[in-house]
Amino acid sequence: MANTLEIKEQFKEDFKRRIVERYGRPLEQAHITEKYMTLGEMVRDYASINWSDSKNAVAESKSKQMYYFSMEFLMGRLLTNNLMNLGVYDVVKEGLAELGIDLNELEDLESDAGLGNGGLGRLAACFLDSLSSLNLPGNGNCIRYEYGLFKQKIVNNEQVEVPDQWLSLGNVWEVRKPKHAVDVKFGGHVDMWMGEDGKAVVNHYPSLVVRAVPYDVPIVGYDTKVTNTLRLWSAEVADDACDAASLNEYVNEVREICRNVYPDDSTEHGKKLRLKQEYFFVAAGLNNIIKTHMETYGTLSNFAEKNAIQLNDTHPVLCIPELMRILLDEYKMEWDEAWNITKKTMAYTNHTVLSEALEKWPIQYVQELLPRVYMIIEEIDRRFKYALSHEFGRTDLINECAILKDGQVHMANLAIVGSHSVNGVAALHTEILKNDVLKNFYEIYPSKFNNKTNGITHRRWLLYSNPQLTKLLEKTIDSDFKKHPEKLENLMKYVDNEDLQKEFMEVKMERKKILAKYIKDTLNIDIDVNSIFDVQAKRLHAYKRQLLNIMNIMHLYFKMKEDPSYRIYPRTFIFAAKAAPSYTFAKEVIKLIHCVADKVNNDSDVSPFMKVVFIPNYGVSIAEILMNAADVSEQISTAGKEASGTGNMKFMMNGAITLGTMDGANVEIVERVGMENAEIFGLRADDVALIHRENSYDVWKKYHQNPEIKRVVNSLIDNTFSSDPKDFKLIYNELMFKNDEYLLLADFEAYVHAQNRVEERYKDRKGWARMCLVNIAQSGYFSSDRTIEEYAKEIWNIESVKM
Ligand code: B1H
Repeated sequence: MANTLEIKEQFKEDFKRRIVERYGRPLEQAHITEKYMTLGEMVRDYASINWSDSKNAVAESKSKQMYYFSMEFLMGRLLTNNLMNLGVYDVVKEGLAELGIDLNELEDLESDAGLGNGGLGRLAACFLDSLSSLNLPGNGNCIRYEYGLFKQKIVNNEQVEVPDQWLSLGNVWEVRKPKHAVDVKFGGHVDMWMGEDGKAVVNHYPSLVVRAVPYDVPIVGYDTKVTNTLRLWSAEVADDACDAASLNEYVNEVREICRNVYPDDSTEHGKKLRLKQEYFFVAAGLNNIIKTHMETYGTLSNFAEKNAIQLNDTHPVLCIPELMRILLDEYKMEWDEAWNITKKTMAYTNHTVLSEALEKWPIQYVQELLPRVYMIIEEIDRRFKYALSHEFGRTDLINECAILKDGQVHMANLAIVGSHSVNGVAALHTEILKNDVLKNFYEIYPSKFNNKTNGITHRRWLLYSNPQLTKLLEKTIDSDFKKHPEKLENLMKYVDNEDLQKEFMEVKMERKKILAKYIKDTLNIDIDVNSIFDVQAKRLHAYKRQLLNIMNIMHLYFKMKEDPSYRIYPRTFIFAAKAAPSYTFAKEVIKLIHCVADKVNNDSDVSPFMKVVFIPNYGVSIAEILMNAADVSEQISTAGKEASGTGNMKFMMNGAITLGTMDGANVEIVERVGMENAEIFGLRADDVALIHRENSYDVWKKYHQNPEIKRVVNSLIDNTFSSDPKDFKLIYNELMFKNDEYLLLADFEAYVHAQNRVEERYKDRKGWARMCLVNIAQSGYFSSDRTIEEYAKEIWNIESVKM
């Protein structure tokens, strides 16, 4: 093994040589983007040796593999992550420095791979990191979107969406694999007849054929050689797929499939496009897996013993009928055998109980776009209904549980029927699935249901994004926790140590200064680093209740204006959130936050005590500087609505206190740290359910009972925060004329009270630091390594790769 110095010298030589070879000029004349690309390519090539060895090791040992099918992978940037996981970060940083290059500047050039919306996509990315780091054979399957989730700009206090051209510099991490390309067929019609062997012969005459070309991204594990693959499918023109006259139209139709994350589904065209995307990456991914399997084993009868497929929500659920189609039509398998293999292979994760997010497709769309797949769904539905009455004796459930009803394909129902495992993403969420949302299915298939509480990779979210805290932890409890995050619990022994408490607060201060500088540089707002940093960062949605947060801020503003002797402990309220482009209510809340910020920040009476900051374009890279600078983590969803949350875990791991409701994984956070080390308020999930069941809530009663609530609500429409009378009327109407669906006013007093307690507790600096340390110590459970170990053992039945 060469020593570090030799490695460094070697690296410097290679780097200089590569620049000349690739760009035809010496390092001194190279552009910074060329330096970035060169470094990226070197890292990728270095990882490629392990990558190839990993593929060989898996092939030779014939071990079972898992494929995570997800429409979203929010990977963020990979340079730092890969350098760190490979254990060469320091050597490369020094080497570059000696060449006069600042590694941080190169790191900042990388675009986030923003192939997703929010938590669900980031979870998929964390899972890939954990799979490789735990030496498990698990790969991702997704779409290579030409544009990531839109970039958010704020113009005149409103969200404006700008295309995210993440591929404009090229993507150093991907490797195009044209030899694994697959043709995917859409539309047209199907002919079926009985062949001589008595088996059906199926011919599909498609109206559209698209070539799916994979781009592979290596997933580098931490301190291991195991390197898995994220396969991203790109849509291209297939050979002889159209005549010259319709070429333009055809090319457009093809390119559109991979253009955007979650194309606007407010139009019929948008909806059909989304369905096309779903089938596109499912069909391509499955085809590849089957081909590899056949090359190795020459039979599909052992398919389920060698392959596990995890369906990340219902978006990839067409996997179920598509695998059936391949087994039946292409490999002439009998229905029952094919069905057993399919069920044993597939497992489904549910991520939401919100009915509007449970996918349903008009039967007509599916029939037109996927005629053969639709026939198979019909047969699955027919047999399922038969089983309900004949096997389960539950004719009463036929209508409730049908896959096909009201002219629609109910994707969650298809997912449950066609897989062997159904899991929720936090304990409370799984209970709600079992006892409420999916109660009927739980009665017929109790053993399919299980819980897998989400996690986050502690490597990205602690070790790499918070080196200051990592250093302090290493000094205090040794570095075992880096490989075994549950060892963070060793910190419990030291939480009363006053020196440690002080050092922790210094680390927090450093992180707060880094964030404050970012805010100053990008928004030109000065914030007080001695104030409490109170952060709510997540997608904007009514149930997440950013509105409740800003209403408390409005309330505090009024109170301080009215009573000069009332002053709060200085606080910086920080928001970061993207709203779906067609979600007008959410966009209006963003505008309200900005208008309140304008008023508060420019009022010299109150601004020394409070500032409101909205950080635009929230994504993985911003989260990396935002989460670890927070003192308070706002997790205030209406209880029962947030399936898990994962931001809550990132804040906790970096020593912030959860100010939250008993919802999602908050419940498990509190279970670990104790009520006294969090600030919990508001209605519980069963209170909320009861209120809805008994229809016992009256928003106007709340409004009239409490003058402070009244004042805040009135200010939405009396031009206090905007001179345009149209502004915030929508918010007012949603709140007051839809009986406050998410129970903001029902929780308002409790929230205000909880905010007061936070302030009181923050004044006791030692007590506060102790609380933060307890949170860090208890956060190991929320490493996605623990989650992935559970999936591997209890659902996938996969074992680590020996290399
Ligand atoms: C979550 C989604 C989601 N749940 C539909 N559901 C989408 C639904 O593009 N679509 O159509 C996209 C995403 N995302 C989130 O998953 C939950 O709200 C969080 O509570 C949870 O932590 C996260 C990961 O499990």
